[in-house]
Amino acid sequence: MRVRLYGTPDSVYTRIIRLILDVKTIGYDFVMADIFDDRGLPDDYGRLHPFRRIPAVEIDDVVLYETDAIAHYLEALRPDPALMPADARQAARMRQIMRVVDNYAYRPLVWGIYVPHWWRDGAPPSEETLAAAAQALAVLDGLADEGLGGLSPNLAWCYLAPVLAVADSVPAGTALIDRVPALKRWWHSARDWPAMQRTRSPESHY
Ligand SMILES: N[C@@H](CCC(=O)N[C@@H](CS)C(=O)NCC(=O)O)C(=O)O
Repeated sequence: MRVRLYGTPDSVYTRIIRLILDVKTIGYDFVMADIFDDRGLPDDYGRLHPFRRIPAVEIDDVVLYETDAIAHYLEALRPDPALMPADARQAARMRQIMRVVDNYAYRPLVWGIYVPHWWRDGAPPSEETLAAAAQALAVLDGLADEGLGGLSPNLAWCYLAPVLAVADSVPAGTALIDRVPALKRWWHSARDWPAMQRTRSPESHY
């Protein structure tokens, strides 16, 4: 299988796919695609991703975007090691965690807390952002025991770890993680996971 991954090393969504590729030991070419700098984008990026976000992939002759579609395609192409459980209930909980990350956690934690701190002169998050982030983390805390599937890496891990890494690089994010004990316990072991070490961006803050 020939895989070309378009993204930036410090992008949360790109890291989700890098973690999956790493755990499944799938080799790939990484193509820098800086969506914040038009000069950093390949000329034909619109062909790869009409909404001009990252990541996008080419896997043999298949062009794909949307992290969820890429993750499940990789799972189907390379089922070993399995990153989704056969058990329907546990798989549903994992999917729930992944969708909570997408829909409720990513924006307040990344754009509301991380980006202003590191990229906008340390601007403090608004009360509204903190409340949204706290709610998302509390929900994930409630799902952690059933949905994170113990000690083996899985797709829910690959979604959650990059977002928590970003949040934990900012004092306001660390303070929120301190308030969610089950999630914090999981995160403090997941952050040392070899795939997390290998996908760390040398230039980023996490
Ligand atoms: N729904 C997309 C979200 C991807 C996404 O938002 N990626 C971020 C980088 S981590 C991005 O491209 N942001 C640019 C923007 O929001 O304009 C997916 O699942 O792949």
